[in-house]
Amino acid sequence: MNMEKIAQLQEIIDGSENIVFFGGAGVSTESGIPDFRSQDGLYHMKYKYPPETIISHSFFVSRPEEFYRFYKDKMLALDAQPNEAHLKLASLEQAGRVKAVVTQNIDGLHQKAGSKEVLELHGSVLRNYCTRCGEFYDAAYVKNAEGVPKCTKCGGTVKPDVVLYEEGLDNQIMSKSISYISNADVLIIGGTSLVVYPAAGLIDYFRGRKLVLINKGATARDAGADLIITDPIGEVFSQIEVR
Ligand code: CNA
Repeated sequence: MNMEKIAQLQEIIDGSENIVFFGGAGVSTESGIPDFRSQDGLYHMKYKYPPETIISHSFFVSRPEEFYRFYKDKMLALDAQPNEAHLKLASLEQAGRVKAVVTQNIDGLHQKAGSKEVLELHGSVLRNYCTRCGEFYDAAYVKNAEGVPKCTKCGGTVKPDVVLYEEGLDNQIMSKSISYISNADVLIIGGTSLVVYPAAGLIDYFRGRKLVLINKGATARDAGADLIITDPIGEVFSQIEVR
């Protein structure tokens, strides 16, 4: 681990009370949830269809059985626990340094770690609704259902409150995220390849003092960053003191 860079990160964190964290799947790989684009990510495994096809709206509608086989197997990790990145971000929020976590993740681990202001750009596997009558179902119901989960009230198909490919993002969550990012003093981007739009475009709204990137792989935003750390994000945050 590059301790000189950790010291720089600590200094940046200590010097701000308006930090926003923008993250992606890489934040949860140390919790045992595979991301999409790493070597051992879902895009490198072999399926009958590419993951972006399976987790698309049209596929969900036309082949719900296959959608749910993949989804339950690869995307519903209900036993996963927050790692040091989630936990430290929650402590930093409590200490008045982090104002919000804007995440592309759908695993609910930031909230599980104790973060309060979490903007879930792509929804959450923890919320599921009947596509016909709107009845709510938790993730355990979906996980335990045989095949496609059906509504006990009306028999409709239950759908995760997750933004699938071909679906739009929630406008209110987008504008709140823009507001946090455009008013932030420090933006820490972590565990994201920054290739999924419109989420990745939110970075353009940042006009604060320091931009930090904590990502194993290179991203298109490296050139504009004040500090780049390529060590695993959980290990990085385990070194950070909250004060
Ligand atoms: P991605 O495209 O898979 O990129 C992940 C990035 O994180 C890569 O650049 C990796 O190099 C990097 N990375 C992986 N592990 C670590 C680590 N321990 N420390 C630092 N960097 C690491 O994922 P994005 O989030 O950019 O793509 C957006 C998609 C992925 C969103 O729509 C998510 O919903 C979706 N996704 C979410 C989850 C989850 O909720 N945990 C899991 C898999 C995919």
